[in-house]
Amino acid sequence: MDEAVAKNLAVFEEKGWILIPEALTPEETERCRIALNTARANGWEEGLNHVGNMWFDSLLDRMPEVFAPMIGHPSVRPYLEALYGPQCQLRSLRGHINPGPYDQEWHLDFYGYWQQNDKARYASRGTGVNTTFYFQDNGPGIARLTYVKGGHRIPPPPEITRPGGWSVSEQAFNEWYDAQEHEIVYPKAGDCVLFFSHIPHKGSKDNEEVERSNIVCHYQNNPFYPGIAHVSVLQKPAIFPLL
Ligand SMILES: O=C(O)CCC(=O)C(=O)O
Repeated sequence: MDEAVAKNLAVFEEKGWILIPEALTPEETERCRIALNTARANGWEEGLNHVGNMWFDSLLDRMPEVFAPMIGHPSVRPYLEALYGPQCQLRSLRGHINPGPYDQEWHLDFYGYWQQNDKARYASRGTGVNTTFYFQDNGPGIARLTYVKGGHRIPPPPEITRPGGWSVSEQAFNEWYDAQEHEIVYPKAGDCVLFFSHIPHKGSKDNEEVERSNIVCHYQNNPFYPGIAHVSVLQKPAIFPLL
């Protein structure tokens, strides 16, 4: 393995996330930004939720020429190879636009991580990672992404968690995670963050006027099963990015 990749992976495992600067070229970034805005203009969003997040689950079907290159993109491929090898599956590709005020709830993408059945004798543990590509600059006073420090190693306590892993309520999760130690990251346009899908995180805008959008590719290794608690819709069939 490349020395820089090995070094970054050690940081990833320690912190639960890493920033990959300039993962996309300016041309790729602009192409995705414009395509996401076109998707919005066409009304292709699934919805706009109460924290200000608009999401798109059909981009891969509708605009494969723009968004398929995000899957196993050369900037993230060495990490996916090192983490999952040929077991790497794309779980989903989801676009986000934050059109106005945005302050996301604390959440895990893979809520079921801590509730897997370790008692089954030959069951292996599923793990997911996100690669989130940003199309505008985040920064102090603009927008940010916040993680719970070391949150990939801290199981959510039972008083805020239902049996399958989902939160008992958004308020309970917010109160508990607001009280933990945080790490803020400011990805710039074209940057990517790679993080464990079970680390608690939230995106926020400090300036509600700015344009903000991203694409998330969720990857998983193959012990996942259809009923597992995860925020995203399973791509059918799940795509193997030919690692
Ligand atoms: O808005 C953000 O920066 C957070 C996006 C997010 O929740 C994710 O990538 O899973």
